[in-house]
Order: sequence, then C-alpha cells, then structure tokens
Amino acid sequence: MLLRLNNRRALYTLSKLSRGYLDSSLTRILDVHPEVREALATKKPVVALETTLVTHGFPYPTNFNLSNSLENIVRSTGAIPATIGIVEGRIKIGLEQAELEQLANPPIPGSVVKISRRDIAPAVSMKAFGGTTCSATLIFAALAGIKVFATGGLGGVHRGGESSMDISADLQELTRCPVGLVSSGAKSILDIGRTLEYLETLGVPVVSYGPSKQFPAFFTPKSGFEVPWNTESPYIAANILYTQAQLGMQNGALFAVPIPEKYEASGAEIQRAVDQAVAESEANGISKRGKEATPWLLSRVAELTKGTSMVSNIALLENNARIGGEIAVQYQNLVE
Ligand code: PSU
Ligand code: MN
Repeated sequence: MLLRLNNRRALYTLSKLSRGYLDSSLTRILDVHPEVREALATKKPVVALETTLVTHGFPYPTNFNLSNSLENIVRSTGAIPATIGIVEGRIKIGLEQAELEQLANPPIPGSVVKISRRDIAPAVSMKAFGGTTCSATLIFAALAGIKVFATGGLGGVHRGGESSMDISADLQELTRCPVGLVSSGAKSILDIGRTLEYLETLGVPVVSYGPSKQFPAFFTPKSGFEVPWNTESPYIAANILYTQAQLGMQNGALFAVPIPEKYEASGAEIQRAVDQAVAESEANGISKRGKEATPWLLSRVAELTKGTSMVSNIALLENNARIGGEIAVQYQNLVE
C-alpha cells in the first residue's frame, strides 16, 4: 500500500510528508532528515540524490567524498540535497555522515544491496543496507514530494535486450513518479536507441538539456540519437514538470545533460573500453546475471581506462547536481 503512489492513501501520506508531518505507520520505517523536513515544510527547493553510485558505482573513499560534494553543489544553487538510501532497513531521505559512511564503507564488503523497486520491501523487512538505484530513488522522492532528482546515468534497455529482456526498472518508474530526472543519458553499455524507443512507448518526456537535440551518451556528449525536445533553461525544465503537475499527470520527465565539453576528448577512448567490457560480459556470462551486470560493466570500464572514466563520471555528476539545483529553484518559484 505504502508505495502505490496512485492511490489516495499514498497521496495523503505524500502531502503530509511534504508539510513536514509523518504518518505514524511511515515513521516506523522512514526517516526524513531534519534539514530536508524543514525544507519541505517551508517550501524550499529540494533535490534528491541516489546512493547506488555510492554503494556500487565508486570505491571508498571516492564515493563518500563525492556524495558530500554533490550535496554541497546542490546547496550552492540555493536548494537542499536529500541523499536517499536504506540503512539497516530504514528508508532515509537525507543521510547523516555516519549513515553515509556505513553505505560507502561497509564492515562486510559486498553486504550492501542494490535496491530497485522490487527490493524495497524485502530490504526493509530484513533490515538490510541498500544503495537506491534511480528507480527506488524516484519512488522515495515522489513519496516525499521532491520534484527533482539528479544523477549520472539512467538504466535502460541493455544491448541484446531484445533477447535477454534486460530492461532497467528505471524506465518504468518514470511513468509513475512525478519527478524530473536529470542525468547524462544512458551509457553505451546500453542500447540507447531502444532505450529511447521504450521511453517513447511509456510516454515519458525526454528533453536534451544543452546546446543540441542530441541525446548524450554519458561519457560523450552525443549518442547519434536526437530527441524531440531541447532546452538550456532551468525555468523551462521546471515549467515542464509544473505543467505535468497542473494536468495531474503522474509520470516524470528525463532531462538529458551532456557531459561538460572538456571531457569530450577522453570520451572516445572510454568508449572503446565500454565496447570491450560489453564484449567480455557477454563472453563470461555476467551479462546474464541480472542486476550484477551494470555494476560489473562500470567497474570494468574504470579498470580498463585506469580511472579516466571515473574522472568523467564525477565531472558529469557534479554538473548534473548543479543543474538539478537550478531546476528545483525555478520549480519552487513557479509553485509560489
Ligand atoms: N548507469 C550508470 N551508472 C550507475 C547506474 C546506471 O552509468 O551507477 C546505476 C543507477 O543507480 C541505475 C542503476 O538506476 O545502476 C541501473 O541498474 P540496472 O541496469 O540493473 O537497472
Ligand atoms: Mn537489469
């Protein structure tokens, strides 16, 4: 019941949450950080951040420092960050430093779970620690009434997805969470063309946020695929979200931000590593191991590029956190 965002009870819970009150059944499993709670109650802009990048994307201590740096960048725009994760079965909307440390550097390596929609209830029930993917972060952001979520890469249709049926739950989640997701598109570990087709079928607006209609390919600014809409204005991006809210539409929107220009050159080299990693994952069977595929590919690319991919990944995450903050600030102006 709790996470069915379309039913009345959840909408009621959601509005109470955003006024700073917590439903008593929800307080048993969910904590809103005081800073985030105050921001929601006083209608300050808030940006959600995910923790799969902390638990499965980067090694310690890079992951810990990166998470703090993304929060500070969001703050520099006038918005409040809400880093979302699961700590010993409790859903956290906003993390304390000690909690972030537990996710970033667990005492038992590999004990933190990668949380997608289907993992939420089991993880809570079994008091697990979890890094939330885009799909789970979207759910909690929507539940709290947070309108903008900034990250690096969105999951999508995997290469060979037409036979493996490996399609990230992130895509479906964008149909039921009214949240603007700011990302640098999908990595070319994925089939970008099919990912865009799927988003079209699902009715999710895809807007390139930058100089052109090119959908970015994460490490490189251009994927070769064009999307129907383009803007460089945080006001227009916010207005897209606001218009959907006015119409009572329950879906989100994807804002696809190309990596900053100076990383374009290293993108081509990283691309070769991506192709090699994908080929290896098909040969060694990792590509058939469900949710392990994405983290394996990302760490293999980091290894093959001797960390260059991580530098690019951090740069685009920081850029997206800033843009997410700018959009959230504009959204709050529109609502007032
Ligand atoms: N793509 C990236 N980096 C990431 C992810 C995806 O370039 O860290 C993470 C995100 O949290 C995303 C998740 O939601 O992986 C998707 O995993 P899967 O493909 O198993 O759905
Ligand atoms: Mn998958």
